[in-house]
Amino acid sequence: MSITLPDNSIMLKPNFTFGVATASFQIEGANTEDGRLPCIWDTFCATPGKVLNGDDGSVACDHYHLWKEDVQLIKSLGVDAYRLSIAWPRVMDEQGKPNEKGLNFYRNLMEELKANGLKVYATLYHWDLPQHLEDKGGWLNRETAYRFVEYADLVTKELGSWVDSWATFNEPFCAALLGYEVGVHAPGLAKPEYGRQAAHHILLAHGMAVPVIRKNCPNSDVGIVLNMNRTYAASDKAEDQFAALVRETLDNQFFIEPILNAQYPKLLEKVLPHYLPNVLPGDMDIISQPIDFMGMNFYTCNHNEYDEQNLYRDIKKEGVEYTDIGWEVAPHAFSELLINLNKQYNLPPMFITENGAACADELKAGEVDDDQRVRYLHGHINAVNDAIEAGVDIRGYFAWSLMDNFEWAEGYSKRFGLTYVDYETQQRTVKRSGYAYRDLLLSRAK
Ligand code: IFM
Repeated sequence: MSITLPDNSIMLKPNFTFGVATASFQIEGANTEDGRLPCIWDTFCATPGKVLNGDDGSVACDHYHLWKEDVQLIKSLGVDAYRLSIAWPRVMDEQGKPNEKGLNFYRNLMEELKANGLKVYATLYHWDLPQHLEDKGGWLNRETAYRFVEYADLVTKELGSWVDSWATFNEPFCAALLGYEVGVHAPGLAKPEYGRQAAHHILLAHGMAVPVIRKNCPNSDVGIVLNMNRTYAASDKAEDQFAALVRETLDNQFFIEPILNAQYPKLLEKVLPHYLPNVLPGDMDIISQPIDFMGMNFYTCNHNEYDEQNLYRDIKKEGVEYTDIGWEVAPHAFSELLINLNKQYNLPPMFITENGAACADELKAGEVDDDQRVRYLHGHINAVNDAIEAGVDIRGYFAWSLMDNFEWAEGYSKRFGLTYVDYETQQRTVKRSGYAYRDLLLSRAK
């Protein structure tokens, strides 16, 4: 099995960007080195029972030391671009002053990426909030949005000359909802009214940072990355159709609608008014700043039936394929979601900023034969192609992930990489999926 696209695919043309993605906390390690401050994920990992096997980010993939080799690894995959995130606690001290050592790590890394002909897609926030800000209320405190703008200002001034594209946030849904409402991610708070308020402050921080980034980096694109799911109704019954609508509204529309249309979804006013955050006058205009792109992270779909108490409930579908993390393989849902959103909104150019599969990979005789991931990538890359053919303006695709890494509450137990990481030796081994991805990219006309 290989990853192929139709010969005439726009994705094979020179302007379409292919890349691989990672995030700071998941790969860097060195979480006390060179003045790096503690972040909420250090605290969460140190709290018994929060992360599987008590795993933490102290070493991870040791990318903080192995970055030069890792740039060669990225290059060897034949990609055009690398998507990374900046660790806020590494580059700014408690007083808001730059940490030069931390900044130098990113300067060196980005210079090396550029020297190797790779475009740099940087995300400012992929969940590693400095702990001292969480101690003052974290994303529940509106002040954190102002601190984020100071951080964005500093980083985009210092690193802007290397960066082609800036994303303010990665997956506000996860940072806010999983972190403050459900409590399975850092900081581990769990109150129904917290999640959407934290989300509002994140969206506000995004909107306030956009003009600052534009001023500092007039030649870079600026946008935001959202995780999105397609939700299907468990049956044709009206109540199940309603449950699926509520679920998509809470997962997707709650984030897209303020950014593109300056409002939270109208449906919520009627059916879940307590899910609407406290909004101050002018907030929605700030949040809906024009953006150059929207990033979509897509992995799976949901099936929901009506539930008296919560309005929707997940059901597991029989006879479908799942990955090692229990997520259904559903490439049809990917193209459908993109096409639906394109009908519902005036979308900016879209980038698929993450897509990939967790598989129970094994290193045998120096090789990893991850057949399921190859099939997953083939199906999903072709789903992107289908959406483009149906008229969606999609400009790039990033596989998650360059290499196996710290999968949040699952610790190191779930492997998403195109490259296998032996956490004892830090040896990297490109998996069959990595070679298949490279072969697809090499097949492009020069
Ligand atoms: O590993 C995560 C990443 O940090 C954010 N998007 C989903 C990935 C897989 O769970």
